[in-house]
This record gives sequence, structure tokens and C-alpha cells, in this order.
Amino acid sequence: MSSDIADHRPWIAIVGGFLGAGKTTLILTAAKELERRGIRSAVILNDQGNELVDTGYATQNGMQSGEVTGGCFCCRLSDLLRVMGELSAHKPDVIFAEPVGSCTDISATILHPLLEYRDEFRLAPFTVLVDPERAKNLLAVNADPDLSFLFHNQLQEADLVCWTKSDLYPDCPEISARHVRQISSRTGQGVAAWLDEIFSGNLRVGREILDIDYEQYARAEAALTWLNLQVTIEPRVPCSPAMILGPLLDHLDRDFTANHVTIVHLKAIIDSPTGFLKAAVCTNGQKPMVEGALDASPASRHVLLLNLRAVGSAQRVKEIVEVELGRIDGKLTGVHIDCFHPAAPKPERRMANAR
Ligand SMILES: Nc1nc2c(ncn2[C@@H]2O[C@H](COP(=O)(O)OP(=O)(O)O)[C@@H](O)[C@H]2O)c(=O)[nH]1
Ligand SMILES: [Mg+2]
Repeated sequence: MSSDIADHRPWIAIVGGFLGAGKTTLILTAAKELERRGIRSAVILNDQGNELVDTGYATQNGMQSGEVTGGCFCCRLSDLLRVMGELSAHKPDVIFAEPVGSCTDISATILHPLLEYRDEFRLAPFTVLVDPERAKNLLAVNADPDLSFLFHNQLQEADLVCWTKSDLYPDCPEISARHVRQISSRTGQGVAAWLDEIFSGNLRVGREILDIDYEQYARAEAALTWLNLQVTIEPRVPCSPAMILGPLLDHLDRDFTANHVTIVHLKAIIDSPTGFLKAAVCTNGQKPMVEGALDASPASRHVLLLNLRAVGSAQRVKEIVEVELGRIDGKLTGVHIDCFHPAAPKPERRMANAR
């Protein structure tokens, strides 16, 4: 980290990468590492919809957070600047920002516009995280063309690429990125070194500006379905959060697979007076990765947030979720489901000629 103690401008560190790559997990792990060094951080989460599992998770981890919702950072640049300003009031040294996992063209629409605010903020190089297993699928010749388009563009504009989940995948496919690292948020491998590198000032910020076809970009994003759900559940018989979340995720996975809906990232967080639980899968048939109080005592009230990103029809996805909610044995209140295909990206600003 810069040793210039007279410089009070917070760092803005944008951590991108495909859905489920490990962005939120890395940001929370990095924040803990920075805290150990006496460095204060905050995070800005971003989504096309409201009711974000990531924000719930960041808050559960005690992290100061802000949100830009209803569109990606590039389409909501003024909101991003406003939230950066709001968080700055708490005097963080670092503000991490996590763009939507299907988003690309970040260099032209976010990094270069933000560089104009260098009097207020220091911009770190743009890190793009890559899950090696996802990369293997999306680099294959028979990959889904829409997902593969988004993935390739994300890789191309990275200032720094980090392979994630090295505890699970010690080997990574060959790619042509200039700066590559390997990290695991689970074991901490590479996290401190990554932080040292992005705050060293040695890497150029926004090195690559994409030459991207916005019609193809819009089609690729619209092939995805987004579902954000919030509901309060009062089970007929008090039960633990795991007893609600486990069967619900199992049934959703089974129904999506039977209906040819491809899960890209399904994550849920359930908050109960006896504890909270988070579970996520990044593909159909995957055993959920679970964090939190698996052994929490039974409770009579649970608040569930669920975010799904999938390939398939929004209407079908919503029907399946509604059927599975109806199977929960208890009273459901405050049900709010937002389900849609993302709208075409329309950046507030695009600096195509910045170099
Ligand atoms: N084993 C392992 N799992 C990880 C690691 N980082 C993230 N994950 C899991 O990968 C899933 C997606 O992570 P998340 O941070 O939500 O991805 P995002 O969509 O890019 O923000 C979650 O279930 C995480 O627990 C890691 O380093 N090792
Ligand atoms: Mg996330």
C-alpha cells in the first residue's frame, strides 16, 4: 500500500469477473487482511435488481457497504459516484466495488470516467477474477456463445487476472492475459500478495479499451435470467435455517435441471434469530457451498434472500420458484420476486478514445 501518509484519498478497487467467480468472497477476505494491517475498507455491491444476497453477506461480516441497484455500474455511473461519496464520509482507506458478473466494457465506461476524479480517489488496477472450472467450460469449442462472449471480453480488458479457488483447482487453463495470479479466499493463498500488487502503483489502470459490439453484448446479457427473491417464512414447526434452505435448494436444482434451465449462480442467505446461513451453487447438480450456522437452533421466523442467475426463460424460472415456495410448510409473508432478462446496457459515459 502506498506509504504516502499525507494522501487521504481512498483507493477504489474494482473487482470484476464472471458470475460466481468469487468476487464477494475475495473482497470480504481482503477486507479482513487489510483490517489486520490497520487499513479500513468498505464495499459497493451492484446488481440489476434489488434485495442482494451479497449485501446481506457483507453486512453479516461487519463490512461497511453501499449498493448500486437497478442496473450495472456503467449504466448507473452517477449512482456509483454518489455511493462512493457517501462511503467516503466514513473515511475508509479502500473502497472495493463489485460490478455485476455479466458486465463488461468496464474500462471504457467506469475506469476511465473515474480517472477524472483523481483529486478525490485513487483508482487501483482492474482485477478480473476467473474460476478455473468455469473457464474450462467457457473456453471450450462447444461453449454457450453468449456466456463465452461475455467471458472473453472480461478477460481481455483486465489489468490483472486472478484465478480463484486455488484450493479446489490448483491447475489452470492457458490464457493470454499479461498479469496473472492465483488465489484462494478459502485458504488465503495469494490474497496478501494480490493486495500488495494492486496498491503498489506498478500496474497501469484501464490499459485496454474494448472494441465491443453493443448489440451482441445486449443479446448475450438478455440470454440470462435474473431472479431476486425476498420472503419471510414462519414454519408451522420451528426449524433451523438449514432445514429450510437445504431442501429448497435441492428442489430448485432438480426442477431447473428437469426444465433445461442452466444455473449460472444460485445463492441464498437466510437470517434467523438463531443464526444465519449462506449457500450457493455455480452450476446444476453441484453440492451447495455453505457458510454460517449449519447447527443453529430451531427458530419460528426466517428471512430468506435468494438470487438466481441462469440461462432459460424468465417466466419458467419464476414459475418453478413459486411452486417450490408453495411447498414450504409454513406461512410466507412479504413475498417479493423480481424476475427478468437484463435490459440492454446503455452506459452513462463511454470513453472510447482514452488511452
Ligand atoms: N473453495 C472455494 N470456494 C470459493 C472461493 N471463493 C469463492 N468461493 C465460493 O464460490 C461461490 C461464489 O463466490 P462469490 O464470492 O459469491 O462469487 P461472485 O459472484 O463472483 O461474487 C461461493 O459459494 C463461494 O463460497 C475459494 O477461494 N475457494
Ligand atoms: Mg458477488
